[in-house]
Amino acid sequence: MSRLRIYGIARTRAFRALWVAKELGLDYEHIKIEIGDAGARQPEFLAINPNGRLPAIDDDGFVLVESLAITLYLAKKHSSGKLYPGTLEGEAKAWQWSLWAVTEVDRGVNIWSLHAVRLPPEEQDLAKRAEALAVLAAPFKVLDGAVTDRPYLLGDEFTVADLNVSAVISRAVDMDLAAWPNLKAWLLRCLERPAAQEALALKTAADAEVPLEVTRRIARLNRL
Ligand SMILES: N[C@@H](CCC(=O)N[C@@H](CS)C(=O)NCC(=O)O)C(=O)O
Repeated sequence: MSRLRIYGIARTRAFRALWVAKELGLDYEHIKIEIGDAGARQPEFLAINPNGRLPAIDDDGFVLVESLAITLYLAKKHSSGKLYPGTLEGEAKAWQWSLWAVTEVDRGVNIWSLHAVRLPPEEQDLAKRAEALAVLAAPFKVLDGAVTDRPYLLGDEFTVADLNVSAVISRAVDMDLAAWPNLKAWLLRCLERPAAQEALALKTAADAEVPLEVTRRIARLNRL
């Protein structure tokens, strides 16, 4: 039995943990828990993550929640100096970009994708979609600028900083990104990696199977 368990169906932010596990070539067990009362709000999962949210991991008895804490932890544990930056400054930049992704763009991309792609057209709120795009314009310009003269956020090599930011905005790949050509090229560079493609295939399959009521519940629970 694998010592690393990743909880959460791939459609959720568990995608981020699955991607890093594949990037690192880890052996893991994927526990495909659904959000809300169908899984993550049940007592057995609340004992693992009292927040009732996905993902969580159990790494040989060490439980961790928060998707980007999980990617940073696994990258540092298994790939220090490579996927995880080897210098104090590089590490700090990885934290910087990870926190930036959560605070600046995570919610906006989620709202946009629900009201542009995931909800049926008649249930999409065009005002919310437009507002999400307006909120994303400034941070996307910053990200576009950060990858103008370098292939990856920290320089020549793909690191967990790229993984975290591109995973957070992965659903923006369906957006018209013409206004941010460097961001677009960088995002595709990250998402075309074999490990990303494998994790995205799990996510796409889970997306295809999701009952509409669950998508509605996601929008409702998270006020998106
Ligand atoms: N900041 C958390 C957010 C986790 C989160 O909101 N997960 C969603 C799925 S992507 C969830 O579980 N939503 C259901 C709920 O809140 O009940 C992380 O990055 O792990």
